[in-house]
Amino acid sequence: MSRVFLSLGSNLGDRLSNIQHAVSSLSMSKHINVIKTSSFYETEPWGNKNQPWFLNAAIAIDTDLTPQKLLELCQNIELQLGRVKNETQRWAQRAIDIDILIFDNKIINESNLIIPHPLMQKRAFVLVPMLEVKADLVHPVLNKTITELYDELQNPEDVFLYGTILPR
Ligand code: PH2
Ligand code: MG
Ligand code: MG
Repeated sequence: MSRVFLSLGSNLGDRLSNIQHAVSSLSMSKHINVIKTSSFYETEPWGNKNQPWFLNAAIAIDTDLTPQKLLELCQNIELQLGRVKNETQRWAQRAIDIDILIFDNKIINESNLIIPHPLMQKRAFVLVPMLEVKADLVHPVLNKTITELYDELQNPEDVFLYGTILPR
């Protein structure tokens, strides 16, 4: 069994329900146990600023899936949630993004999957929810805790508590 941390984000459609449905889809898999969920956060777009603000959250899960199988499951859930809402807008932003942040202490560099997530330490929208989920988690490459990574953020984007509890 592996302990895995996921980041969830949505900036299209009913953002709250998109993330809630993603977590509930994950929890319906017999291969996944949702251990802990963060609050929701309203976050300034990181990178390309010319898009709507996101809702973001982070969760801890236990899983017996391999990293590749977990990625496949996450991508299937993204498709299920995205397709319904984007039928007419071909190149619309995704309604839901599920990213694998950390997978035990594994270090993975495959063409379709890099773990730990290579940008997580630069993103307040990832680190702030992760502070709630497991602040003392040590990043297996950088050897720093989430708290330390958060303290080292340069010019963090705006992140506001959205105030809704994400159920398990
Ligand atoms: N996801 C991105 C790029 N920028 N910004 C915020 N605030 N939240 C996100 O989830 C996000 C982003 C690419 O996946
Ligand atoms: Mg992403
Ligand atoms: Mg993604």
